[in-house]
Amino acid sequence: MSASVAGAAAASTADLPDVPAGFVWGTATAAYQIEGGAGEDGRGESIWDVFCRRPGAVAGAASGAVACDSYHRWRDDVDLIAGLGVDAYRFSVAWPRIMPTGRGALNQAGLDYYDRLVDALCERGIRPFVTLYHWDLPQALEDGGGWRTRDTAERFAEYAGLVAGALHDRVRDWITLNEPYCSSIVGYAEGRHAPGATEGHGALAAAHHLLLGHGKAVAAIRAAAGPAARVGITLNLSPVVPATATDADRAAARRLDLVLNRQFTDPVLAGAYPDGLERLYAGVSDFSFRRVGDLRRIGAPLDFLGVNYYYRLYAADAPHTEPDPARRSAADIGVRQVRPAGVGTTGLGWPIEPEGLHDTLIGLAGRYPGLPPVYITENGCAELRDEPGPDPERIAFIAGHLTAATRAAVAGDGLDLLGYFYWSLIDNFEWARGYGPRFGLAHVDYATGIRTPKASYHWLRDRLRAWRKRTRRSDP
Ligand code: IFM
Repeated sequence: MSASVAGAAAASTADLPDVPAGFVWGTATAAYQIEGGAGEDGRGESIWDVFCRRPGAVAGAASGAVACDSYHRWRDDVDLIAGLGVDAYRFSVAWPRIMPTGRGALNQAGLDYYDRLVDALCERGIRPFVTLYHWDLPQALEDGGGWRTRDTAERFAEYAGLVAGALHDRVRDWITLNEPYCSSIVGYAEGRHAPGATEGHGALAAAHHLLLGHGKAVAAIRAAAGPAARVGITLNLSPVVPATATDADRAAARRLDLVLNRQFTDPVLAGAYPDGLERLYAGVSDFSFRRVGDLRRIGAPLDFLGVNYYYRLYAADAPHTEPDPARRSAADIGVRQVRPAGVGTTGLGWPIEPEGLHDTLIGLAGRYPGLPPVYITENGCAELRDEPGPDPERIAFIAGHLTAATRAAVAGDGLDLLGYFYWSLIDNFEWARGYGPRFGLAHVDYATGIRTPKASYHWLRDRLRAWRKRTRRSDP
């Protein structure tokens, strides 16, 4: 028996860790990845609709136009969630479905979709966690400059307030942004995601305006939804390890940490940009988009922090691709990412290192006094098999990461871990990688839309049942 199969077999009989009775178990999806229904009921175009039409941008020239057809099959999704026995479902609202051009009046037909979904979740006792921005910016706003412009932050807050006003009678938990690193650096600097730009100043402006939009949205949600609302943001965080012990690789790791992690955690959790960011981008940007008062808004108190963790990063020093800083993209920071030797990987080649989740959580609690309570809002494992079949590697992945997270919760002074959401409920559109990678607890046949629970789904369902029995018994 190989080590990974033996590990998976052991994991499949393991109990879920002993977290307190109020711990929130959940699973997550995002609008563009599952909904489809792209041209229906007045939905406008998003930057992803447009990006997917660009030749070579997305594997297999795929798009989310139909995806898992959750726009029509949402009842199947709710049945799956209820059958799994989790407490919560994290999904995102598509901004262009609610406001086709990103501004102005609400598109009632679009809102009705989420209204029905929320009703169905509540009827089944499932707590909705609503993400307001999971990368699908209305194209009309991108045509006006997108996240490079301050106006988009204003528009986002307006939209967030409207959605909160419409759903707050049933939705308590709100996530402003999902992974602003990806929507700024991957989308505006690397060009691998929509809108597919490769800019320096523009990408850094996008990062700032996303954060500003977050800060303004927090205020708008609180104003619309009242004191019961719990508001947070989701960041993708990874510990960055130097590839070797050389000074050059250590400095490379610090640069990547600055851009990936601290560019976002410092403003949100400490109300300041990290030292070194301006130096790193000298000649790339003058940061003239920052205004007095922005950081106060961005650092407004939160009710929780969402952490998405997938893998650790290994950084080696490398020459800049573009020698002239004025023409350099914000992703060109003199770092080459390397694969760690001897570490198992998921189907996507991502290193499986649960310890990295532990270190991320411990690191947050150590760096940011008064850290808000944390939810792991995403953590998941992709396979590349098309057919539904046994997925022992996913079971081992979940068990390993839960163990690491709960170890951090026990050890981490100042860490209040409230819950864990597996990414993803169902296989879905994995952005530029198209439909090849499958992260789901349930398989989706994209030709028919049929969902088939995988072994990991049954495993998690059974373990949750056992955990509930155990925690009920130990209640005072
Ligand atoms: O599918 C994505 C999700 O949209 C954002 N976080 C990472 C996932 C896996 O790549």
